[in-house]
Amino acid sequence: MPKRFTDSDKWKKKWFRCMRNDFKVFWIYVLDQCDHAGIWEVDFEAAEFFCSGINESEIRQVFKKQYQEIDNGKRWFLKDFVDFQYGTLNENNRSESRKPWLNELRSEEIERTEKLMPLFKSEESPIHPYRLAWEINEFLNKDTIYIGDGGDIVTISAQAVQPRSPGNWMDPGALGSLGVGTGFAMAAGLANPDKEVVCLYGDGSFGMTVFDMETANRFGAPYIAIVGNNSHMNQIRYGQITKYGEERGNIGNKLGDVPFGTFAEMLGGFGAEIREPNEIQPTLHKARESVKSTGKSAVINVWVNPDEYAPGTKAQTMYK
Ligand SMILES: Cc1ncc(C[n+]2csc(CCOP(=O)(O)OP(=O)(O)O)c2C)c(N)n1
Ligand SMILES: [Mg+2]
Repeated sequence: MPKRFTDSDKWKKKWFRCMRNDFKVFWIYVLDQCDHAGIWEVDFEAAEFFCSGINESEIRQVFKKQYQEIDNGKRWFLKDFVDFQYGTLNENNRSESRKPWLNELRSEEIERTEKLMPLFKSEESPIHPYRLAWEINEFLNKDTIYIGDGGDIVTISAQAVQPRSPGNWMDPGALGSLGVGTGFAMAAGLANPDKEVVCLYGDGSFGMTVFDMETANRFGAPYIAIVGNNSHMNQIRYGQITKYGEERGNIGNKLGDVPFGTFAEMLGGFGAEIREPNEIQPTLHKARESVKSTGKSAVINVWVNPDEYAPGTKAQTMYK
């Protein structure tokens, strides 16, 4: 359990002081459970277990000014918690001046996430890449290190995936060099044996380094690989289409329809081919269990729509 600060200022606030004791216990529970960014993954079953006697609708009513709902109430953003962390831990720090900016960014992020929700929840078949990105976000827990290695699919995932703790995000950085995923996964797993490692690859990227999944397994650093498979190098394909026309998009960018799930099975792990959106989440959980019980990496090959692109890809000036 990570050690970190809680909002001890709550005792100075009248709304808190004047509360019934069971409400106070609930609020202390939520402050202890939320992550560093003040996000509580709403779980009333657990809350009722630890703070007996509370009632969800009453709680939502009583605390409605204290939180901002995200994802139709599945998460709460506790602004006061963030204000406290960044504002008053140390009077001499300079974080006070950053507080309004951080809050502005967070509110903006929440707003953008809400706007994208129809795509994140898309039931389309073939699977919309935004749906895959959102399902991955839903799957992460506080001990999951998320790695992105790919083109378009990883750009999309950056709009959805929010690691639950600091240090739990890895990507190639500004140059976007493909092929980092397997090495990053191995390093992350070896350095953090108690954490879970999830790597999202594009199918082009996966092919570059995946044979070292065998190395990862052999050195006791198994991980969950998810392939956003669009049978193309889509980020490059988009540019070629806009610059040279539809008929030239596939040149150098068309890849085969490879059932990468079998790759994990070949190495003794769990593999799956996913074609329907509602299969993603249960399969991710199966992969989690399998990596734990077998010590072998899992590969979930998710067939996503090759005709959907990330807005970041579409906005690149070099393609115009
Ligand atoms: C080492 C390296 N080679 C080439 C590129 C250029 N590049 C950027 S995205 C991309 C396509 C990646 O395809 P895939 O992994 O399937 O992702 P998709 O865009 O299809 O989601 C390429 C070749 C790069 N970033 N790094
Ligand atoms: Mg691809």
